[in-house]
Amino acid sequence: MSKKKISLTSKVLIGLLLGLITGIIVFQLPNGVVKDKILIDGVFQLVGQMFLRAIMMLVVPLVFVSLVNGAASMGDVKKLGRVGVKTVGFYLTTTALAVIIALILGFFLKPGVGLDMSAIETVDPIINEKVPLIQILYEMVPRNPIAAMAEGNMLQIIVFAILTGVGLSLLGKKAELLIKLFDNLNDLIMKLVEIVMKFAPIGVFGLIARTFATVGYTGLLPLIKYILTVYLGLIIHMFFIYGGLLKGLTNLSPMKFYKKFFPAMSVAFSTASSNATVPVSLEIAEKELGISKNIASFTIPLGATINMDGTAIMQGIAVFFIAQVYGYELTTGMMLTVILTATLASIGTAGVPGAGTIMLSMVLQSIGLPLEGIGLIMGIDRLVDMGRTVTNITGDAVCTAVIAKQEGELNMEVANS
Ligand code: DAS
Repeated sequence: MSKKKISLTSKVLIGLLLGLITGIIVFQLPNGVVKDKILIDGVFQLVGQMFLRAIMMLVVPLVFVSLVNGAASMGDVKKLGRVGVKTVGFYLTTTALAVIIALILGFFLKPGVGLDMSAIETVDPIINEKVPLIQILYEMVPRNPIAAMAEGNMLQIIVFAILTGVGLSLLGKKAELLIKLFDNLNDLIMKLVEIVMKFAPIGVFGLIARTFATVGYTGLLPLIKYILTVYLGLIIHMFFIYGGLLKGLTNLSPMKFYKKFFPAMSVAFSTASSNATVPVSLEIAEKELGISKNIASFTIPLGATINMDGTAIMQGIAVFFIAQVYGYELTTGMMLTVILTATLASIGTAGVPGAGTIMLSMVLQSIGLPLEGIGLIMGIDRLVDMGRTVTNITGDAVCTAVIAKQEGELNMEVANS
């Protein structure tokens, strides 16, 4: 009988669950060499960080090459413009929807009411100076593309890659060899992603085990209402908004979509980084979801950088949490301002751990709420970040499927297989 190949989804799920259980067990162990040095800073750190770094190693080359490839083979610049406008419009709309869901939950569930602040270890918040929208826009254009790649500045890499791709497509036959080279480079890097993903189960295990072996469970209890409200918002958004869009605009089964996309969601959950998840999202989009390389290579890296619905949900709920803790009344005008600033803040939020809470300072500043409120939630932010990053990258994939369907570049046979 042929050995049934256990899918990557199942292997990663096993890694995730084993990591969770192991982390909680190790947390109970008495502090000492075995717990701290051998397990947490030894085994878990080694396997977790090696996997994370191996994936991160591929992000910049993959995003650059796949975007050049996608833009060059998009055919005409008009189509690139059409797909670009649709993609950005879709991303901003779902992010604004996410904030609205968050504000409704924050208003009715009141996560900040009755909080015992003395039970919380506050952490000094990292305050992000309010960056003018104009500066966010012009800083998208890299002064030095090599420096942008070295720094991992995703927005600048995206702009340079798209420009390069458009240049190649306008050169046409003259650039045939170069376009073929980028196509081959794209295949090469996707092969490297496939190799690295074979280690995903053990890597996810190490990352999750270390997180749950070190998180301060005592700090969780007073904030459990806040954490559960955010996760409720994430679940509502994932199943109702994304589920509705998938069913309504692509006719794909949301459950089948999520099952195929689970390895990417696990990498997002264990790394809390959208950027780290890009290679996995791209591989699944092209191989399992039947989405053409041209569309996915454009919308997924772009989404990892400017589309953060999960982050917007956290920010909407955190605004109500902090207002309730400090006794502020949120007016309708303030809520409309939150919807605007949280949506725009998502464009400037980097796809790395904790970025969304740093950007929260901009949202709070826009309506005059006390920034020290961020210090109340920083201690448990990693647990919330893991969940919101899953929503962030899932939104990118859902948008990609919708755009691919509309552009006639979604292979329904593969997607529904
Ligand atoms: N962790 C960020 C990401 O990678 C999101 C956040 O910090 O809000 O998407």
